[in-house]
Amino acid sequence: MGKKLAYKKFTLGNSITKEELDFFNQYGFVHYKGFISRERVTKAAQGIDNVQKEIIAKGITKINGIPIKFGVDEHGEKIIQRFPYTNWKVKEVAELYEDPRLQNLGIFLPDSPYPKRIGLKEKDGVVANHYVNTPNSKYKQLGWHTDVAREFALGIKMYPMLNVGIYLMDSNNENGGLRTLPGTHTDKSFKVLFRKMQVLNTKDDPNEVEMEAEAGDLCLHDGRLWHRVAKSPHMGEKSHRRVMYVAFLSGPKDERSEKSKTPFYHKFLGLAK
Ligand SMILES: O=C(O)CCC(=O)C(=O)O
Ligand SMILES: [Fe+2]
Repeated sequence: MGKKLAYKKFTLGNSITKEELDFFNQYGFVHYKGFISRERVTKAAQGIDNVQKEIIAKGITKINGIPIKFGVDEHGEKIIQRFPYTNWKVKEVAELYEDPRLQNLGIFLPDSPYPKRIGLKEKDGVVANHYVNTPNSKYKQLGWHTDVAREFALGIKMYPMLNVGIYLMDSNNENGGLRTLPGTHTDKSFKVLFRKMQVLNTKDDPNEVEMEAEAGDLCLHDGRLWHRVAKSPHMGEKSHRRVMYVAFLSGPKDERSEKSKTPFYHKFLGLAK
């Protein structure tokens, strides 16, 4: 069971404050309340559900070379549990990322010779996840990992990055939820890669902290921060959790297209059940 660190939650304004920067530097994450309204959350979630039906009907299995992870929800319906590039496919999702407040988040990354940018056309684009505990779910949890390790698996230098999450549902201990090891973003590279077995280790850690969020909240973390998505103690509806992620990048640009090949790190992600 994770620790309940009563950490401070912020509101994302038109600029990033020194307090937010200091918090990020110390812990490796920042949590903003109510980034978008519940109405916009519902619209985005409905948009995703509609496009999901089309993708399933057409038998599409990859978007820009990134595999789609299918599974079955608590109603016995086939769903997309890891849906890459939703921003390319769902208008209501794409619109959320036009918010100018998001551009300011680049300040959490060090200066870079490359433009700091939201990876809307890179990596996996905006990924929409459904975690649910059902017999035929393919995504009940995600083991410990650092997001930058995916670059390493590709044999590429690890450039600083952020992972920016927008919650489509309330999330807490009841439906699993994000657990982080605060401060591990300052680890040396060896520990960034090998502090734990990437993805396959799903065990509790006495120092892990539970992130409790509501639909519409935005939580970002440093790509070097160790984190996992815990399995819900419940089955079915109570275990269901929906969240969207996109990377904020600072390395060389590498935009993907329909012709792009599947990157190696998907072999790793494929191991998450
Ligand atoms: O669902 C989350 O909150 C985190 C997901 C995650 O860590 C990932 O997809 O890399
Ligand atoms: Fe992650």
